[in-house]
Amino acid sequence: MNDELTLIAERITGARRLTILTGAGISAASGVPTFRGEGGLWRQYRPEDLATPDAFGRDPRLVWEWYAWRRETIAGCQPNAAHDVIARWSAGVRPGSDPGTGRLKVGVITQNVDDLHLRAGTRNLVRIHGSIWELSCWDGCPAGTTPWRDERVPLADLPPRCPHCGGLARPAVVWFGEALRDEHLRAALDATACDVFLTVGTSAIVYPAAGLVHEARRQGAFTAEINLEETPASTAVDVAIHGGAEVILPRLADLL
Ligand code: BV8
Repeated sequence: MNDELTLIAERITGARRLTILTGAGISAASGVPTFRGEGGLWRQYRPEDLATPDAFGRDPRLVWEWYAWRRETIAGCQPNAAHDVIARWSAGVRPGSDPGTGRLKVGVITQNVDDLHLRAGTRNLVRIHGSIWELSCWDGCPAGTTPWRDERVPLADLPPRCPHCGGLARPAVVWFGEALRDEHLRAALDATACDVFLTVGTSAIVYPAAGLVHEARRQGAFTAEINLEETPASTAVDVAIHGGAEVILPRLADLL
């Protein structure tokens, strides 16, 4: 592992643009359940069965109970060492060099809706699947299409109502079968034009997020994966390191 870490460190040191894509695995050490890992399942439902517009249309209360459970869980969690390293890097100062020169442009794309990157102070963050702490109007009223922040735990009323039209409110997240917001997809695709593309804690199964590392590679970026276990991307990247992000990212940072 040390050789691989050293190789990634060398590539980051020589880079001008670093892009990092994160998934549920980066928040696992904070106590946030992953989707496909231990405790990922809620009751007997697969996330894909609940995180869809159809599921919400069928039973908004059930879907809100699931999101309320996740909000309560996440509310008790703190960013971990992996979030902190990425937040520091996103401050743009080239790790290891003097603050004046050699700024490293760092872009962070997350699939996570837990906002732990935000709480860690991460800059240049694109939350491509939205936030569990933001709501929007299910009935699509003009004012309610712009998400509003609601961090109440517990949510007094389930399902919560749209403050603009009194209709149903929904979590402002991207559900399966729903398109990403244009500006997020564009920002994510722009960020694939980089020198180093690092994926951290993602099973590389859900698209379009899982396609980004291949697009970065196609554009000539050095690609690396840090994940607890093998993924469909492991054989496609230049370097794949399998272990805990909360352990490996601080070690990588120490090498810079
Ligand atoms: C769309 C928000 C079309 C909601 C989420 C191409 C091929 C096949 C299928 C598709 C395709 N294109 C589209 C699809 C369909 C679908 C899809 O990808 N399905 C999958 C299941 C095959 N994609 C969509 O529906 C997307 N929309 O395509 O729209 C469209 C286009 C135009 C017009 C109309 C429609 C929308 C996808 C977004 C869905 N929303 N989240 C919510 O959170 O409630 S996805 C959700 O699941 C997460 O956000 C995340 O993206 C994904 C989970 O993946 P991970 O984050 O990677 O988590 P996972 O648990 O799987 O893995 C964790 C990993 O961490 C594991 O490998 C584990 O080993 C590792 N780990 C654990 N601990 C640690 C660790 N690693 C390091 N350190 C540790 N400590």
